[in-house]
Amino acid sequence: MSSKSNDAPVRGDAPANNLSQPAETHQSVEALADTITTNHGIPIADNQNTLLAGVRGPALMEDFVLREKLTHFDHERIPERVVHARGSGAHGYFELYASLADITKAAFLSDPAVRTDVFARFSTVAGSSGSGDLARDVRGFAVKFYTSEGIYDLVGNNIPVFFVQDAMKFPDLAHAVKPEPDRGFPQASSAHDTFWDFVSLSPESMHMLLWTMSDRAIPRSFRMIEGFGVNTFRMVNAAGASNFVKFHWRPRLGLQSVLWDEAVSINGADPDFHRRDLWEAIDQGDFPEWEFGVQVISEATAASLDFDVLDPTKLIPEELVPVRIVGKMVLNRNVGNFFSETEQVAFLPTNLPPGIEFSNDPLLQGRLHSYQDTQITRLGGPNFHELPINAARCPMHNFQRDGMHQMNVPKGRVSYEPNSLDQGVPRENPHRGATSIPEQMDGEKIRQRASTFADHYSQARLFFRSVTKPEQAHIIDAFAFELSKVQVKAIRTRMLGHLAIIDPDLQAQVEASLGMQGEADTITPAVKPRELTPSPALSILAKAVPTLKGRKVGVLLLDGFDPALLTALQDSVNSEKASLFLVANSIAGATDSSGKLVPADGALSGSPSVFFDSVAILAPKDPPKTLPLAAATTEWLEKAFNHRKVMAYSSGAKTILERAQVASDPGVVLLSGASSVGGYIKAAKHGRLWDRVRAGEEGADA
Ligand code: HDE
Repeated sequence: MSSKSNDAPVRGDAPANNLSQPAETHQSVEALADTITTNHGIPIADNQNTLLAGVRGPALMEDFVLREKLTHFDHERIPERVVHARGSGAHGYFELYASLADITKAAFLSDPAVRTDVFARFSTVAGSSGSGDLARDVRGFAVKFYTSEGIYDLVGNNIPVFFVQDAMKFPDLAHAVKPEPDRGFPQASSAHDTFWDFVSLSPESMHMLLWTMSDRAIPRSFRMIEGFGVNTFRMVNAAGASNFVKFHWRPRLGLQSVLWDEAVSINGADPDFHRRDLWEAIDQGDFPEWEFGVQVISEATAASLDFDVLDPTKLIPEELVPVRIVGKMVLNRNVGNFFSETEQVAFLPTNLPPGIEFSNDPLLQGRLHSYQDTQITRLGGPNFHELPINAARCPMHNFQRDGMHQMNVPKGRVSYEPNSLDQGVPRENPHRGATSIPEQMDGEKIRQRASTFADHYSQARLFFRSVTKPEQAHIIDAFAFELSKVQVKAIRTRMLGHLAIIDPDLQAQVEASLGMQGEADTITPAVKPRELTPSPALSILAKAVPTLKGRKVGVLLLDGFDPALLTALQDSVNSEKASLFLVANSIAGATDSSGKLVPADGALSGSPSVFFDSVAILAPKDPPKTLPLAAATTEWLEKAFNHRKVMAYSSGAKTILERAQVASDPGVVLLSGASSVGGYIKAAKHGRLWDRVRAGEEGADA
C-alpha cells in the first residue's frame, strides 16, 4: 500500500471537495506504479472512506471501490480440506544418491545429477484448519515432486499403516473421528464416543490404533517425524520388470515426541507450535532434511509374507525387507503466501510419473478417485492444476479446454486429436508415456474382503511388543485417557475385549486405570494372532541417537546472573547446532551481575518449560529470599523435572530447585563454571531420563 493512501484524510477532516489537491490526471503511468488500484487496475484516490451522499449521509451504490473490496473479502474463504485441514508447507528439493534405474524408469529416480524441486505439506487429520498443532493424531506427510515427466505426488502419513482396508469405509471413519454432528465437539480429538464406537466395531483398525495411541501421534516437530507411503505401489524398470514398493522418509534430526501432558500445555500456550517450529527453522537457515528409502518386494517375497502386501493395515518389518536409502529431501524455502501455496496445493495420488504404478490395494484404488474429486469443490473447478503451486514445471499440453477459472490462453483452431489441420500439435507417445504393466485380471465381479486380509491382531501385538517400556506405558496411558472420555460403557468393554487379544498386560493395565477389572467383552478373532519377531525399528527410543541438533534449550535468567556462564552455555549449545532461548521475568530481559540488561526472547508467563527440550536456570550467587514471580519460576522448573528433562543450574539456584521439588539425579547438572557446561550438554543429548523418580513416586513408571 502506498504511503499516500495511509495519509489520506479521515472522515471529518476531508475538505468538501478536493479542488485544493494537486491534480492527478496528468501523472504518467510510472507515477501510478505505487498507487493502490481496484482489481481492474483503476487507481483509487481514497482507501479509507466510503462514498457518501453528504458527509453524514448514506452510502452510494456507485461506490465500486467499496463494493469490490467487500465482495472480494466476502469470498476469501474456500472450503477447508475435509480431512487434513490443518497443515504447514515448505519448498525444497530432492536429490538422488544413486540411480534406481534397476527398479524404475522414472527419470527423476534414475539420474543422480538431477535435482528435483519439491513442495511438502505436513498436517493433522481430524481437526479443522484453526485447530491446535499438538492434537493426538496421525500427521499427513505429502510431497509434490516437480519432475521432468510431470508431477509426482507421494501423499503419505507419519504412520505406516491405516485404520481401514477398503475405501468404502473411509467416509465413516472420518465422520466418526470428526466432532459429533449433533453437538459440534470435540474438536481435533479422537477421545469421544463416536470414534471409539466405530473403531471398536472395525477390528481392522486395531494395528493403527496402537500407533495413534503411541508417541508417534504427538511429535515434537514436523522436522522429527518419519513419513510412509502406506499403500503398496509398484515400480517398473525400462525392461518392464516390476516389483512392489513401500516408501519411507527418515528425518535427519531423528524421531522425537512430546509427552501427553506437554502436548496439552503446548496446545494452550502456542497452538502453532509445529507450524512456528518449521517456519523458524527454515527462516534461520536450519533446513530440515529427510532421507528417502524404498522397500523393494518381489512377487515371490510378497507371496512368502504371512499377510497380504495389498493390505494397508500391515507393514513389512524392515528386519524382513531392508529399507534401501536412495536420496534426500531438503526443505529450504518458506512459502511466500500461505493461502496461495499451502492452502491451494492439491495433491493427487493419481499423479505418478512413468515407472511408478498403483497396486491393487483397495484403499489406494478409492483414493485414486477421491483426491481429484475433492479439489473440484475445494478449488472451484477443473483448472486447479494451473495454480502456480500445482502447475507442472515441464512441458504440459493437451486439448482439455475451458472450465471455471481458465487462466491460460490456448491458441489455435484445433482443440482435438487426431486432426489433420495442424500437424504441429502434441500427440500420444507410446514410448515415453505412462503405461500399465500387463497384469492378468480374471476375477469375478464381487464385493468381498480377501481372506488374506483377515488377521487384524498380529501386527498390533508386534508393535506393542517392539517398543520400549516407557513407550508401552504411554500407549497404556493414552488408551486409558481416551476411553475414559467415552460415555457409553459398552464401547469401553468392547475395546477392552480387543486389547485382551492384542496383549493381556496392555488390557489389564488399561482396565485397571479405568477401574473396569474383569469387564472386557469376549471377542473371538477371525484369525488368532501369531507371535512375530519384535521389530526394534518400530520404536522411537530404541533407535534414538544422542543429539541436540535442531533442539531448543530454554534458559531462565534471574537478575544478577553470571554472564560468563551464559556465554559458555551459548557457545556449547550453538556448537551442537541447537538453539538457546532466553526466558526472563519480563520480555525486557534480565540484568547480569555487572548490571547490564540482556534482552529476553520470551517472558516467563509466555514461555513455559514445555516449549524446550532441555532447560537451565542461571541465578545470582546469592539470590534474594523473596523472588519476583517465585511461583511461576517454581512451576517452570517443577514441570521440566517432571517431564524428565535434563536440567542445568548455577549454584545460586539450589534453593529454588529445592522449592520446586527437583531432586538431584544425573539429569540435574550443576554449572559450577564454564568448564562444567560440557557435562550438561553430554547429558542433554541423551534426551529424557525415563527412570527419573519424581516427587511423590516410589519408583519410575515413565
Ligand atoms: Fe487422504 N484425503 N484419503 N489419506 N490424505 C485427503 O484430499 C482419502 C488416506 C492424506 O496436505 C483429501 O486434498 C480417501 C491414506 C494426506 O493436502 C481427500 C482415503 C493416506 C492428505 C482424501 C484416504 C492419506 C489427504 C482431503 C481412503 C496415507 C492431505 C483434501 C480411501 C497414505 C494432503 C484433499 C495435503 C487428504 C481422501 C486415505 C493421506 C478427501 C477417500 C491411507 C497426507 O481427497
